[in-house]
Amino acid sequence: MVDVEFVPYPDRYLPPVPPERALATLHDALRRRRSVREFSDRPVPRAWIEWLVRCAHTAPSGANKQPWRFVCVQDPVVKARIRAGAEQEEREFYARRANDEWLSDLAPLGTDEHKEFLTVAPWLVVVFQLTKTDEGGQVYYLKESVGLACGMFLAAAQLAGLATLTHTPSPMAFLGDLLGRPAHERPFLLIPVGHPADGCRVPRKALERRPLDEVMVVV
Ligand code: IYR
Repeated sequence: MVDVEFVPYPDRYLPPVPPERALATLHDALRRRRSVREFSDRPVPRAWIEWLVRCAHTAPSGANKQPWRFVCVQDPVVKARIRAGAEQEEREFYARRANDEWLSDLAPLGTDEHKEFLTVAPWLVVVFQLTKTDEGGQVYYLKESVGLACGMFLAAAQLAGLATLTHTPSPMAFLGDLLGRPAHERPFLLIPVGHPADGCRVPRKALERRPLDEVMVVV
């Protein structure tokens, strides 16, 4: 047996109210999250973004390799370059790459190749997945790990009253080049973060959730 040091589980969290109440409160916050595409340019302090990354960074990961990097962009010049790169890919996507089924699935969301939010939102958080650790070691369950961290990031932003969008310009390789990231970092998700614009609208279709008994099976 490998000699592993075990310690008593420190700081175990217990909700300050009964679990059902804690969960109902959490659910009420989470269910009101929307993918926002109309952002305000109102600033968000860097300290808040640091908290979001700290929250995301609590995620479990394969062999605790923490195979993620959160590149947080506030520089307007860099945001403008990201927007130009994303809009170029999206023009290609909407004109040629997407098939008819994909385009008809997207129609109720009202999206197109214009991505104004990429220059309006005060922060663009570009999440990279690390295909190797910085030391060159292996990583495991990469998509699962980074996906979990992103979920926690979105939940944290929601609890802070901030708006987010999970944006995936595709292909995303331009983000690595533009941000000067090393070859072992692959773009995973682009998350604009900020406050919703005054009068921000969301598509009605985005409000719908299938009933619980369609998504949950108890055996
Ligand atoms: N990346 C494109 C298209 C797009 C794809 C999916 I799947 C969406 O849920 C939303 C949009 C865009 O951002 O417009």
